[in-house]
Amino acid sequence: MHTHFNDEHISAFLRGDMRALARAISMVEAGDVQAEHLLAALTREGQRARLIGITGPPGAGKSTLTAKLAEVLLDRGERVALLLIDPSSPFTGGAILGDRIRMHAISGRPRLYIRSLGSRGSLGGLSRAVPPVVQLLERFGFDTIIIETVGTGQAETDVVETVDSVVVVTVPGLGDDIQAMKAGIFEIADVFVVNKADREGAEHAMRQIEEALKFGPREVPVFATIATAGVGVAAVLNALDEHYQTMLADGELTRRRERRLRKALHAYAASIVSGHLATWVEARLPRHWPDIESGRSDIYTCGRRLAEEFQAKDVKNHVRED
Ligand SMILES: Nc1nc2c(ncn2[C@@H]2O[C@H](COP(=O)(O)OP(=O)(O)O)[C@@H](O)[C@H]2O)c(=O)[nH]1
Ligand SMILES: [Mg+2]
Repeated sequence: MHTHFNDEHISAFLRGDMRALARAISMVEAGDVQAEHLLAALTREGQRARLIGITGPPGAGKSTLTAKLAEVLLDRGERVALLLIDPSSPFTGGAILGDRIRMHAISGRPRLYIRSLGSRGSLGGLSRAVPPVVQLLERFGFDTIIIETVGTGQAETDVVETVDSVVVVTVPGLGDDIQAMKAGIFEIADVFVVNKADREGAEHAMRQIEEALKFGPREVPVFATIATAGVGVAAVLNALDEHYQTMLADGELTRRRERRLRKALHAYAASIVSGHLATWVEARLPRHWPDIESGRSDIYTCGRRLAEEFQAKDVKNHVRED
């Protein structure tokens, strides 16, 4: 799919036209090569957003909490973008039905943009589409970007690692299954939330989490919330503000940003090289295949030879270009 952009699209984007933003994100999501040129055309120095990740099991109340946090930020006069990531959903573009209901109270507010990213259409996986989408949102001029993602798989953990602060949301009633929560989730949390505190067992869940966090590398505050009623939301945002200020002061913010940009840079460069390599290997495979097939050679020997030949060819090409 090739969606073209032009000067009009660029100036609409820079003017703050959200339809231009939506079109730009669709291009990135589709893996359109034009998106590279578009991002290059939209380069803006010094435009930085604060990135908050919200993760946790499905149904924990992440979207409800996200909407409440966004509401407070909007009331402060901030420009807010919500990126809802659901790898299990085939829907992309607008918000999916359930989320639309959760976001109902704030949808339509000026200075707010809501976008869902599903599994369909995102070439090379969701986690690869997120960094350039975030760059687009930063360049559009949002102050805060909240990324919601289901915390169940590696791809989601990757996404969560691409933000400044991570909020892990859980609910009471998981009981002793708290240990069954992905162990890694305790390490990535900057703020822990036990939502649905109107349900039985919230106290118990908080104690269990605090116990588990004792073994962690840093101090992580734990809050009880009732997201549907907005209870505890201000405290969570306070903790996030504090965490952000601390990171600003001690350089951790710069370190995290550097880490995520490097990671995205490596991933993108690697995807380009690996595409070339795959084509190259396919073209040479017929020559090596009989040896592998018959057992005269093996995949390691042959794989290494192909990789070395590819590198040698690449070096030769570059010498010629220089
Ligand atoms: N009782 C109760 N229900 C809640 C609370 N927060 C969210 N819910 C409900 O839990 C369901 C899932 O919420 P949602 O925000 O979509 O969860 P997500 O899947 O983590 O994004 C919805 O029906 C919400 O209305 C809460 O604090 N208490
Ligand atoms: Mg949700």
